[in-house]
Amino acid sequence: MRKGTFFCIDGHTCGNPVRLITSGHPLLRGQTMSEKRQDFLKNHDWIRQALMFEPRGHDMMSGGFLYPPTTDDGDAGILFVETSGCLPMCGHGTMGMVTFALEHGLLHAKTPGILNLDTPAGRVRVNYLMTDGKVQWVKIYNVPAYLAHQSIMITIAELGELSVDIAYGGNFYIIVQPQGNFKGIEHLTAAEILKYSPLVRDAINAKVHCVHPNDPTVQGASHVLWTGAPTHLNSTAANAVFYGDKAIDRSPCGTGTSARMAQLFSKGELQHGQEFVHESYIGSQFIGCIEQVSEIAGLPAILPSIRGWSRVTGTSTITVDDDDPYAFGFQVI
Ligand code: PYC
Repeated sequence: MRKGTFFCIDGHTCGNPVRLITSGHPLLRGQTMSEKRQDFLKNHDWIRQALMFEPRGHDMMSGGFLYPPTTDDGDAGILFVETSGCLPMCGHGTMGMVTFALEHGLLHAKTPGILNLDTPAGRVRVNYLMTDGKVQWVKIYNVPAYLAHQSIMITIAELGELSVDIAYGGNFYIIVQPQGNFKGIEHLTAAEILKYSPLVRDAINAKVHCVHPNDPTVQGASHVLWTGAPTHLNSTAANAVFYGDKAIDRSPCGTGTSARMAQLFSKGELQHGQEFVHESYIGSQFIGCIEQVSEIAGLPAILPSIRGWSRVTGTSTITVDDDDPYAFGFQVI
């Protein structure tokens, strides 16, 4: 039977949608959130498709479920869902889900102001400030981020030759910096970013196989991070992150910001302890920082933090009934 009723708290983090699904959680097999993610993808993916795709969702839709922790000192587990699948980690989604759950009394921190979250990518610690029942900001201490590949050459129709780096920040990001055939995001329209990004992603995945050294289920370059000049005087940098098939992140992207800081750190362009104010395509900002220097499989890595904010926009009760020909959604690509 593939039908159900799902209560949702909807909102956004710095402009990008977050849907916290508060009922209808499938029972997931596995000891860790990474194993539970695999079980969800194999046996329950219809729930993601129904709640993320049109007509119940849209191209940018993103969110997840909170589960009991899978570790002794954890406060909660998170399963991320979005149009492209189940991400190992999502920064804007974590900020949103934590905010909505705390404000609705669905999550209780063992130590007020601090949460230890079990995500498929690993342990993520969160600090937050709550006043008068509202979460003012959420700061994520993300999983280790590192530069995986440098200066890979690809050729894209219309744009021509591009040199790109690939960095991990909870997902693998293809980072495109200004160069001969790309002048910066301020010179591309949103429609052009949507047109070129899948070409960049396909070209890279045909050439390079990205696999996380500690978890082989985390693999493939999924996101394209285009960089450019910021519009605010206090921003360090700007980016537009492409995900799924038709989405540009409206937030500065938490895992993307982590990947970008790791890339800049490896190139000596960002230092341990230095603040990195990252701007999104709509001008919203996250404050990033390299909290510690670390190592993954012999590669230099960083422990990044990212701070942002989220707001609730409403609640919804979504029904899915397999007598609806569009119960499991569709995309217009
Ligand atoms: O904030 O990590 C993030 C994210 C990933 C995809 C969209 N946003």
